[in-house]
Amino acid sequence: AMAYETILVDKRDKVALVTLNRPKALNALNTQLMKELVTALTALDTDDSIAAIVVTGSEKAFAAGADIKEMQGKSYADMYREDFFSEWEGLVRVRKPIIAAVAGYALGGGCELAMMCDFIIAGDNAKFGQPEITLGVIPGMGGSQRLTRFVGKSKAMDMCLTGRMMDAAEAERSGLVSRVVPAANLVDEAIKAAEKIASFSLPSVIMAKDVVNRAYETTLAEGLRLERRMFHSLFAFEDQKEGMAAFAEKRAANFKNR
Ligand code: CO8
Repeated sequence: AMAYETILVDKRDKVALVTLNRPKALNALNTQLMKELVTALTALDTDDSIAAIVVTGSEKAFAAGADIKEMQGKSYADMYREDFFSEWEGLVRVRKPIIAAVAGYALGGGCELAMMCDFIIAGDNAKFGQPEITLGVIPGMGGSQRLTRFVGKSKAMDMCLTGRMMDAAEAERSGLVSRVVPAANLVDEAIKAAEKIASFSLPSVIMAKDVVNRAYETTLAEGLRLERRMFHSLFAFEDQKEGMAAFAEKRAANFKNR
């Protein structure tokens, strides 16, 4: 196994917990962290012992953004030639569900990383923001696009133009996060959600993720057609027989494709 310096990977029963670990920089996302996180998540995606992933930070910060000190001195030529931070796209290719468990600051690239995950569970001390405007730049890892899809134009404009933060309650009200839990229970609650997902038939889990994501990439008619075809295809798996038999027999399902 590869040794990581900026993240911790803890493999449990069917669930992996990945913790961003640059505490002195409030988990600011630098190139090394990006490479390690994308490498780790890609490896977990093909690891048969894992069915769902939780990504978290510390109680103070999920991630306080891209590493400003790393970016500071770069020229336009550097940014363009490196295609700076484009490798984050690797995260979106992961097929297994990724839950972001966000406590504390999720700012700039930190908010954008959380939004690249499949859903966000927030601790009640979470703070979300796109403060790039205060640095003389704009969001660069999807903030202008994903935040707008999550919370709508008005709030996305407000966040991107004023740089203000949203607390956990506002984030839940606005649809940015799926649930808010006490910060002290955040990781446990996220692991519990991941374990629940991991108890289901993996092909159905991956297809559910895939079709929901398609809702953002295609027309309603195409999305509905894809959903129906994927629904049909799950009848090729024994687990459909098992899940429906278990219901009819009033017992718990014992899925094979876990
Ligand atoms: N980058 C580098 N270092 C950071 C960052 C960061 N984003 N955030 C915090 N740190 C460091 C601080 O410099 C400090 O280090 P040191 O102890 O050496 O001085 C340490 O972390 C602790 O931070 P603070 O002392 O500032 O802690 P506070 O509790 O006082 O404040 C805040 C916490 C409010 C979170 C504050 O740290 C802050 O405002 N951070 C910056 C937030 C920000 O502006 N984020 C956006 C960054 S830009 C971005 O994310 C763009 C992404 C898109 C890139 C894509 C390119 C294509």
